[in-house]
Amino acid sequence: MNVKAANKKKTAAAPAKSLTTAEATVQTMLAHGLDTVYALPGVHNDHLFDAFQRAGDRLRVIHARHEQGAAYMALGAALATGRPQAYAVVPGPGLLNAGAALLTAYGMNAPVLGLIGEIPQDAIGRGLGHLHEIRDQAGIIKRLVDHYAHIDGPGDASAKTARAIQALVGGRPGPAALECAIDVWGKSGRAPTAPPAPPRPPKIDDDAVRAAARLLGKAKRVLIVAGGGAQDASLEVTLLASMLQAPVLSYRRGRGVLDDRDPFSVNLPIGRDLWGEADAVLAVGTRLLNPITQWGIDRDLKIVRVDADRAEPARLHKPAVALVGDAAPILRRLIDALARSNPRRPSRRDEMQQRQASMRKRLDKLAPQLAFLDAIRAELPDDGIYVDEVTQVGFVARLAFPVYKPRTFLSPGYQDNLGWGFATALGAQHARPEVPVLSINGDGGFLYTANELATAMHHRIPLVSIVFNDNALGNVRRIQQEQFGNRLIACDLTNPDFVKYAESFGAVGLRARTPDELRDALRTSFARREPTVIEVPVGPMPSPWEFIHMPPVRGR
Ligand SMILES: Cc1ncc(C[n+]2csc(CCOP(=O)(O)OP(=O)(O)O)c2C)c(N)n1
Ligand SMILES: [Mg+2]
Repeated sequence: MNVKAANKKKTAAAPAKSLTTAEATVQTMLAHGLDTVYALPGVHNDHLFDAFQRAGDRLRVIHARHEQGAAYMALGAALATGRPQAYAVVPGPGLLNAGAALLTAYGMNAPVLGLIGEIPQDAIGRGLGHLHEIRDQAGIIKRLVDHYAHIDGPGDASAKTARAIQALVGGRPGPAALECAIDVWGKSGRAPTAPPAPPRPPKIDDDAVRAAARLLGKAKRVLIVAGGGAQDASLEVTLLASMLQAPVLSYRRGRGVLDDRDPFSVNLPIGRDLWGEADAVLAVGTRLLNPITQWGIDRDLKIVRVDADRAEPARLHKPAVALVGDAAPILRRLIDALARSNPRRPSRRDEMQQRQASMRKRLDKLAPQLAFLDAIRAELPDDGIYVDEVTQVGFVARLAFPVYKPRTFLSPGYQDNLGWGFATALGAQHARPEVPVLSINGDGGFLYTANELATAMHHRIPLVSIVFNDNALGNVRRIQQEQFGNRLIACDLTNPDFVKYAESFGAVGLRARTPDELRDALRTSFARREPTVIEVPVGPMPSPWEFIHMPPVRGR
């Protein structure tokens, strides 16, 4: 047998055994290392859950109290680990309840697999009014994910599952969904099993790498912009920052790629100043939407883009060079190429330290939020995971909370969806039990998924959460005060006593009134490692928006 034939034999599907559709799906998930499902059962998926049950210790099923909780947990687990994670829900309302999390997974390029039930196979598309029927469920799902497949039986379950899992991580990562009808999960038959086949990385374009190295080598003032796609290229970005004496801008998804203890790690306002002065930008795994649309662009700024998605770099503004593929291997090639031509550069360390010092003075305006963030940073270990929310302290964290490592700052990206935080953090804590995870919330956002405190108790997930309680949708309220003549509407909230609320689940409830008290509460909570809610009563806080939405600095 020649080598080609031997290889073919090794990767060919194993001889078909008789399995149910659900068994073939579950076995394929396990073979690909997917060993956890965040889930909420129902009659459409009874045979799927039976296959989960019979997988025994090999599969962990974490049932949540609402489908959005299950899907956000899968998202949090995916973001915290960088690995594919799955959730399972019933069709119709189950699918839609999980919808905001799936939308967020898409926006964050997160490898989340949805297993979604469906009405009886023969009834699909006929509008008969079956339990949980929704018009064109497949069409709805397809608009939310990168990859969708409908499983038709044991014969195609494994191959479709394997393809969906490959789609989660291949090319630009993102969510995938598998749909299967109520009467198909339990059907038995010959089920050829597809072996795991890791996606093949795209070939790196060496000409483009050389062009990028030439451009960056000649540039005098390079700015690196790191997005979510740079999370696995921390070493490479750090080395490039030093070689190019280039500061690294990150805001939400790229935080932690360069350690914030390095003065070259810059926030949005410093990044905007540098954008105005730069002659070249190296953008890694970022859409670059806000810099280009808000800060402006002109011919004097040469852009090199690194992106896993071939279509992304030119979507908004054609870059000088586009490098397509995973950031880390591409940047390693770039480092090699640059090493041959990069000039010796004067150190910009003093300049960066000065910029950081004057930024700190400007941020004094946000002292109330910063004092709480200082307390959090002092107690959260360096590798602890901070999970962001759409709240006053959260907005400031994106600008000023020091982050030391990749994947330790989870912020919802461009969806910026209120209420994602608590359940996402719960998933992160479940997937990374060895490090403490902290969920910060406003009172508005917290009650979106605070019911999942029951999930934390049931599955003993020791998440620590803070609720900054101003009895308001504070952000909305302040905008109405400042921009709409104080005409307040739909922004005041009536809340439970959050300490008693936590205690009613059997969780720990604490109250901290000052940053010092918050520090003490966090210290005891991280030591105790039990599901904990810390309520922090607060008043209105100063607006962060002047540091986030800023006028152009180029192309005016
Ligand atoms: C899903 C979703 N719905 C609505 C909004 C709009 N929104 C942004 S901030 C905010 C208020 C948040 O209130 P809270 O969680 O209490 O935080 P606070 O601003 O009071 O600190 C709202 C309603 C959103 N971002 N996402
Ligand atoms: Mg509030």
